Amino acid sequence: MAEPRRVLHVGRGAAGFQAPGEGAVVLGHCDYEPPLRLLASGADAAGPQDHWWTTGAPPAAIEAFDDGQGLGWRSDSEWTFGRLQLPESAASAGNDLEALSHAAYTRLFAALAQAGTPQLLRLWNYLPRINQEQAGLERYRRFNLGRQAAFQQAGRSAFDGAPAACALGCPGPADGADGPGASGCSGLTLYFLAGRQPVTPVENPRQVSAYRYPSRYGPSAPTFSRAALADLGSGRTGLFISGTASIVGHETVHLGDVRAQTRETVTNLRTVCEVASQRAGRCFAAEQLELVVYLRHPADLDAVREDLAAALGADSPALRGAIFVQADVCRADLLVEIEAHGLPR
Ligand code: 3EB
Repeated sequence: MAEPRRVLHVGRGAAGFQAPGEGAVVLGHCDYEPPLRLLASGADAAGPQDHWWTTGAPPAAIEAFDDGQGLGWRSDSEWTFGRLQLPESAASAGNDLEALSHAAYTRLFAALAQAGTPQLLRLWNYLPRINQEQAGLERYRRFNLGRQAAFQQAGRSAFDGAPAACALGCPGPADGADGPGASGCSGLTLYFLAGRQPVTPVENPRQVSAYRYPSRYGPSAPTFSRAALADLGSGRTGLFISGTASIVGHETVHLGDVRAQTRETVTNLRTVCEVASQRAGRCFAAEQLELVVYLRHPADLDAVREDLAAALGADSPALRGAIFVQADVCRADLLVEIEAHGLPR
């Protein structure tokens, strides 16, 4: 008989979080700050390190790896959480973000094989100056070239079945925030959550799949699914919703109107929840999601929070647990992007 699967939990809080039962071991957490800047958090969110991925596996079962060159992960052999940080410097192939993202993803895939957890659930991508041009192409589009090529060369689908993800921009050294001290964003930063079993991808019928975006958004499409459903063990299902924005079809809507963009984003989140609920046979409600809200302009915080509260309820778990961070969104005309987790508690 197969060994029982280890269970993945999320613990919440900045430190000393509410552990899910005794002996929970932390696999890791995503640092939203740095590389980004925390603007605000709801009453139930403790701060930027609000989601700690934990396991019930005994501490002795945890493998920890750090190659001393930016790649580190912890795994219980069922689940792996890690990060990869690649500085952008002369060493990184002529400062070309395409080569850098290709190298990053190639290293990531090798690390997942080494950990025995090849299936990606969720990726977080942070890169400096995401909307700036580099040799005639926006850096986000260069990043997409390298990412898609790495998926294909590794024999992974860059289309249907791609993991859930987000891609956000942070200020780079060239913006005057010199070095990691000021912004922590001196290069490409990836966080990753992976497991042994493939996830169930979820798309949004209101939106063209991102991996099918037409070439006017760049020579290679972005590599992510709108959401991923994952069996977290013990009959628990988690929903990982990618960065979600004010896009209908493949087009940005409500140019320059952050409030309308926020409302459209909530409609997209609700739609993804509906599709995921049908697929999973359990209910994911937008009001119950754990939100990370990325704002291009810190001055928009109050307006966005107001519209989110109107849509989801000021006292909803979603609002009480939300964190708000400053980040550049990967399309220059997007003012807000929201990622979300629907997790069993
Ligand atoms: C969008 O819907 C907004 O490149 O990994 C959202 C989530 C977006 C993930 C990515 C980009 C990514 O196209 C941008």
